[in-house]
Amino acid sequence: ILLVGIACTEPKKEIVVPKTDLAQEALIPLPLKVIATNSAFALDQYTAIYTSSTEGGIDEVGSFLSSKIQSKTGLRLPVNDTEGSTVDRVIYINQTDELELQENEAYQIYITKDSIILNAKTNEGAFRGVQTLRQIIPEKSNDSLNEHSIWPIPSGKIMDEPNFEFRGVMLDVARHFFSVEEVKKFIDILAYYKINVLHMHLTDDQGWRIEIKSWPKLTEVGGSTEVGGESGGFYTQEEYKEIVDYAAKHHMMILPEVDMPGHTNAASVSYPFLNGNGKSPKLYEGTHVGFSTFDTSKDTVYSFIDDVVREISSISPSPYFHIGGDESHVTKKNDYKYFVERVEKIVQKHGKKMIGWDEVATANIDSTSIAQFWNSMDNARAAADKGMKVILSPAKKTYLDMQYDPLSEYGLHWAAFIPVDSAYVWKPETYSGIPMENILGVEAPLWSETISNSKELEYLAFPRAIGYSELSWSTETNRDWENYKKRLAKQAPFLERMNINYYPSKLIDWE
Ligand code: TNX
Repeated sequence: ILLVGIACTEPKKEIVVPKTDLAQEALIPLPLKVIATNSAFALDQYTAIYTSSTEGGIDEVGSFLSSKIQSKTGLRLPVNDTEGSTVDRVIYINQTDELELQENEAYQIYITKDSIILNAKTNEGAFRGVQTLRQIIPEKSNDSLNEHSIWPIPSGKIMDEPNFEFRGVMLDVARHFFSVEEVKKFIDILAYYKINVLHMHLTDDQGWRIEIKSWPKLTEVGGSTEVGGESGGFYTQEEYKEIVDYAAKHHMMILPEVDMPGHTNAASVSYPFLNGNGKSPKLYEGTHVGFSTFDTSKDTVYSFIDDVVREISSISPSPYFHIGGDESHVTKKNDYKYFVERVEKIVQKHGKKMIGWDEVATANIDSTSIAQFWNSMDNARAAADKGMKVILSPAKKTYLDMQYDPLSEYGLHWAAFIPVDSAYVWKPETYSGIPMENILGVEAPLWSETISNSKELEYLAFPRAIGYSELSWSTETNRDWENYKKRLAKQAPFLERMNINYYPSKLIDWE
């Protein structure tokens, strides 16, 4: 029967592929290991995608790949199509418990002339591997070797896993509000570079940006304006869930932050009983910091916080809740500590681990809480001494709102000017002196005092955020500025196709 089957099938036409070098591909972040075998897989209209299961989410990773291949090449690859009559080559996405690499997000890709096999332990791992695949599909097809167009994918083997599990970017939607569509566009690009956390700074002196059903004035009043006096805005809980779901499809966590006890003017204008700075609060459209505080002595303030943490936690799958805690300059030291300790309990009661800016380490908090190092090395060390994990966001190196140089548009420079090389050339592993086992990862915050739309956001975020993805994913031995610079130059066609207004730094020979 087999013989008959073979006899009846027309002999397949040999596909001609060019010579390639997988090790020379402009991958960012650079994978752990890349081995080239110098042939190619011909991605074409006769290619199909299969996944090891048609449920459980791995199938969605397959569909995601198919849709991205379509937008890049125009090809429509079927996913788990059982007809398969015109299929010559397959991309197989395989969930397997037997992977040599250990990390949750680990994956391996084997590319030969006939197949691409992507092995991963988890859907996250498969999704990260899909980003690698997207990066090695050429922007242009080869139309001269065969009768039809092929997109030759260099053959070889990739073994990869992240150096840090937390690879974040923060967006301040409080100083200026960003719409759901703007946030989604940002997620699209970050996911391509394997960023897995988008921290949203949801509240500050100038605005409260998330609906709290039990305290409606927070958004009615506190969400009504922004820096510069524009009309502000806020996310309804439905809209916030839409962002969370969109991020989840990109295997990215949305980390919510409600900044307190300082940075709370917008909340106090909405409900003046919250206020603890002795003045009568008014809507604020300027850019000063450190003038506001909650009244840390009132039980009603903690009941309010309980409601806020409960409502947000109920629509937030993130295991973390960020309480801010920075620059509370008008809160007395002891009041500040008391406040942080009490709010930590509220966060834990709602099933979350607390994250706070590095000042929270001055309070007597749990080793399960996490400090985000932005300014004080002493606070970061104190956190590590308590056994806490630390997220590295040193302002001098990772603040996306710092100007590139004195001539670049947008941004501030109180911490430093951060050109593209300075943003990349430092070592998260040793920068803070904190032991590796205490470092959860790296996050680059984008404060929005000077930016108010996608165009301006992209100018500050890109290309620097791409470098932070490599600093948090790739190992120290695999990172090198001269080599990175060449790979970064090759991101231009992708960024342009995605309509990203990146800063065309002169340090890079953009292609
Ligand atoms: C410091 S970083 C702040 C923010 C500002 C930022 C501007 C931090 C925890 N607080 O409130 O937006 O500087 O660069």
